Amino acid sequence: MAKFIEDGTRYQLDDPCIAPNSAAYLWNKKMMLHMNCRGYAVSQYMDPEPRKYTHVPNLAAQSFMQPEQPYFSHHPGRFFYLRDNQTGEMFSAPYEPMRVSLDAYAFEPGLADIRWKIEKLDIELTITLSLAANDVLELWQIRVVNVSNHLRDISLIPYFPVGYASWMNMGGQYNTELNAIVCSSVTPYQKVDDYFKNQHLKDLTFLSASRIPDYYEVSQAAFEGEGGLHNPSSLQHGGNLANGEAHYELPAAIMQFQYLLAPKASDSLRLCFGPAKDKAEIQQLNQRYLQIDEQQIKAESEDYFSQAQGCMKVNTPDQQFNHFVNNWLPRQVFYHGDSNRLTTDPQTRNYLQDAMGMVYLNPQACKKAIITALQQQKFSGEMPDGILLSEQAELKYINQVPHTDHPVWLAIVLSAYLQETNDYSLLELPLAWADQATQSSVFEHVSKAMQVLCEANDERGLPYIAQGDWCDPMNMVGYQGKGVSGWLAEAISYALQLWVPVCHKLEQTQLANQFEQHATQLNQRINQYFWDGQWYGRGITDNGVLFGVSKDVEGRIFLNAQSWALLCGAANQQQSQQMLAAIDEQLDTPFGVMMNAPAFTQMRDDVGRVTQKWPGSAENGSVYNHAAAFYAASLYANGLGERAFKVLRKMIPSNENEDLSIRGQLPVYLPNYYRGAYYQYPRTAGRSSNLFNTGTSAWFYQLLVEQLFGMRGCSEGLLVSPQLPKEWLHASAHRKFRGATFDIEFVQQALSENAIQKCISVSANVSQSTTLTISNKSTNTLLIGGFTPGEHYSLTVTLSGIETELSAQTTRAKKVEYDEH
Ligand code: CEZ
Repeated sequence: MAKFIEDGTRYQLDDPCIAPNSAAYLWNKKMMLHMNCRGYAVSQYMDPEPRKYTHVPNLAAQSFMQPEQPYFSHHPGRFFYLRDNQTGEMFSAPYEPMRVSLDAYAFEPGLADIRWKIEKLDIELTITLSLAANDVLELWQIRVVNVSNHLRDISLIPYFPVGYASWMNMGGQYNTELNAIVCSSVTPYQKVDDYFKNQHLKDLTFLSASRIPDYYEVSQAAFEGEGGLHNPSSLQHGGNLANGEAHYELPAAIMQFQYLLAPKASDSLRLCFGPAKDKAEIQQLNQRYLQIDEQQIKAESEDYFSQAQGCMKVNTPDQQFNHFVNNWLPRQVFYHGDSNRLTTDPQTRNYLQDAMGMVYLNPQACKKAIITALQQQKFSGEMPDGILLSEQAELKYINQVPHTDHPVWLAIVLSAYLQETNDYSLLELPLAWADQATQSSVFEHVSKAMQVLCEANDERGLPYIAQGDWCDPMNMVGYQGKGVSGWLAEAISYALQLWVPVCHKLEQTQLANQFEQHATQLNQRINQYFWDGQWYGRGITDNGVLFGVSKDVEGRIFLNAQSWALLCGAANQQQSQQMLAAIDEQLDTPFGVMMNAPAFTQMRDDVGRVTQKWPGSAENGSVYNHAAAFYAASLYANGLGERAFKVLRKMIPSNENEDLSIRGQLPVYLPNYYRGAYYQYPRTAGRSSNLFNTGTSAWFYQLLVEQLFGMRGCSEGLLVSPQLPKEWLHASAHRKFRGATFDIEFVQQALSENAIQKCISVSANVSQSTTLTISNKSTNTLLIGGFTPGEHYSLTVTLSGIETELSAQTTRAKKVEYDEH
């Protein structure tokens, strides 16, 4: 039974076959590694652009991290053959490529490392992988234990395939001085300039060890022979590796270590694996990582991951949820915000949303990202499609395709930053423009971006979509310059409504009124042009066709067009009920809400390549968790906490075998999607993309802090307005806020099945602090003020209920009382 262990800081999968594609990931600022439970690996590092140091066994296009990574026997990975030299029996760990059934198997991803515990032939292997904190290097530790009662003569053979590195030059050999197998290649090029440009590239991939191997092999073909990876000829009949080299042959780093282990005796081996520019660099890395105390290396890596601390620890009746949100969700938020998904030109919307997540972990990092993004804004107010993170960086792939939504995310990340920090001084900070040295305040920069959103409209006052909005591959709705986005109209209205109070705060009344008026007009236009009778359409094409509506056979309803209509307040109560009913009927699945349905099964060249994606994958009708998070945000914003929690909870897989085997996803990160097309392709519905790059993590964390537990900042202090699932009669949260810490006990009176509204009464014990002021901001929201950074406060919030019917009903009536102790 799969489960969290070590108080939720590690997960344990005890069967390699139940979720064969499940994985975990490690990273540092220079590299990331996606490690599959069976030994397959996808890894890349910045040099300074993303590059691979192990390659598939044939020519492959360099690309960004893809969903649903397909594995195959020769896929890159990290494998360990173990042979009993007395019996000739052999197995491989962690499971691939021999796939021999094991006596014991455990895949145990941790917060700062990944571990396997494998037992077979009375040999126990504990294999631990971590990354160097500040270098592009994998650090492997293998502990071998003879658990039998007799002397064992065994061979441990790490097999690290390197693959098809170059059609110009690739090979490898064992280097005695470095005690490493060094696979060399020349990155292919044809233009003379590239010869000089490529001088810095790390074209070596090496495997070095803490012990001299007894034998080694560098030629993949010589290792496999006719036996293949399932039973390599070089290891059959007690054979030993031939100490061969690879000469423009597929290289692999394969070492053979002989062990004579007395009963219960054990031994350990350390390996370093990674790219290098030259042998001097390998020498340095060996000295740094093979010759120093492993505890120190471990501490450095744990020190890096210790930054992945969120601003809140919770305790609820849902232990799986607790472990996930206390440990793994902030880790994923930190990965996005600190590594920027390891690209030198993150998409502007991703960069800003990932920064939003960081406001709850390290507000300074969020502030820095806002400043970096605004310095690349044009004086016209336009935001680029991508943010360049280094001098040499250039806009690549999707960042060369014009999208019109990027300014929206500025208002969303700024309001999150101001709410959490109350640092309004940021708005005064003067910054230059990408194309103008004159400096303007952050407030002017963002207001200009809002201006752009208000002006980039057609004759109906609706926003152009060009070749995409939030949905990247919706690239043919407006490529002829006339198509408009219904979602973007809602998103602009929402962004303006977030920016208006900031304008008032800076007494920019005229601007505030202009933006407020535009938001109101947009909400009217949204109802005029996009309301289809039961839900909102997604957009209007260059040819004036409203799509995402009831007359459509495919792509009849889009989730984002409903969520953001709720967020921007365009939908009245009756429309909200109709939309929610339509979502329940057409989009909801046991694995979460699909982003549109029915999925497109054929190209619509007035919508775009999204319709060409496999039905139910990615943006074509999957359970796209980022869109589901938007939906949860819209439900919380309308007081529908019960429904919202269900949406969030469905994203986290359970430990049940059935769920694990369908989703193939471990609860150690949120994937960007689970397969949808639930009614069209039920067999694959729920299958995870296993891709950990997703804007979902930032939104999920914000909703956890500010809506579910309802502890969000305002200029007067901390607001407390929780929307807990009613079955949680007790819950608690430890919240760090503006330097102070609050321990809040939530006690909830039992409510009947269909009660959705809660009334909060709070009991107080004032002895502890005199400064703290607690008042009612509104019937359902407390305002806690007068707290001091460095101080710790604890209080109990008691929630008592009012019975109301109809779960879908949006009501805003709530009442608050409090008790401080
Ligand atoms: O990329 C994401 C983007 O990073 O797609 C989201 C978008 O909001 C994010 O900013 C929705 O479109 O180009 C493609 O077809 C890809 O599907 C990308 O759109 C997608 C990548 O697969 C990462 O998920």
